[in-house]
Amino acid sequence: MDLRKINDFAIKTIFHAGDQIRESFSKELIIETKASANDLVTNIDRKIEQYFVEKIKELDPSHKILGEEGMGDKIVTLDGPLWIIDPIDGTMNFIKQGRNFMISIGFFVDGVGKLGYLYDVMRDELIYAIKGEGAFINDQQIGKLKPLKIEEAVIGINSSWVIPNGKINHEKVVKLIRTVRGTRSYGSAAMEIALVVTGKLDAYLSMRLAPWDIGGGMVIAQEVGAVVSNLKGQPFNLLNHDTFLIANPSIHQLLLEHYIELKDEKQHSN
Ligand code: 2AM
Ligand code: CA
Ligand code: CA
Ligand code: CA
Repeated sequence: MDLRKINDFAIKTIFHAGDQIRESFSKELIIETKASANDLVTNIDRKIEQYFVEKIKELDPSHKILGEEGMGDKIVTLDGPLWIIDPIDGTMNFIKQGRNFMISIGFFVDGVGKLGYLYDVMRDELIYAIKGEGAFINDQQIGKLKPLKIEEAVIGINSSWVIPNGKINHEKVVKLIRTVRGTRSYGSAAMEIALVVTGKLDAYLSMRLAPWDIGGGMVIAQEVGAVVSNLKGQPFNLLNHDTFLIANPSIHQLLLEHYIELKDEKQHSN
């Protein structure tokens, strides 16, 4: 398999998808809800996923596709070549702000991440990685993450961490927030991962993410030394929803040991 060739194809297709999203601002946006009143999807999410599916099937019909909006294949195993696609990560930001959303794409072979893409459409900033060859931001190599102390860390967490719930030891969350230098919340998992792999955030934690939220970021993470796991320190389950942690390697283990305690023993499945 010629990864360079597939990488060229992916970048070209992502840029063209970005053009279509930017052009969509002059057209009507149709907003619908999915599982709940705040779970939004638009005609553009669907159109862009459909575009990726068509292009990938043209490239190689044997490649499988797992996409958020369900236009790809029904995926029950990670065997073979698999694209994991979120056409717009941060749909609420896309609708409300017209910015702060990403295209997130990962290419895996037999469950091993080979290519990863996080494209900030409105900033026209592409972060990508080729396994074993490093990670790049707009074609400039991204260096390995530098170690830091937890007291110097700026971490991404959203409002669900502020409200005590049965899932997590809340006192430890409070201790974490008091210990770190700052917290941020962006409304796009892919954007928070992009910030961690470029050293602009030092960790990002989530109680529930889907494979398409993190598929692209995972491949980039391994090239810069960012550590990815679920909140129990196990590998993220790419076939299901799972809890999620990405962190600078100097604080990943510390976060798990001293600041994050999941109460529920069950895996949160969908
Ligand atoms: P989305 O915009 O592609 O739906 C902030 O809400 C982040 O969480 C976004 O990355 C969003 O992705 C994702 N997200 C929203 N609802 C989710 C859900 N039910 N499960 C997992 N991720 C979700
Ligand atoms: Ca969604
Ligand atoms: Ca998403
Ligand atoms: Ca999405």
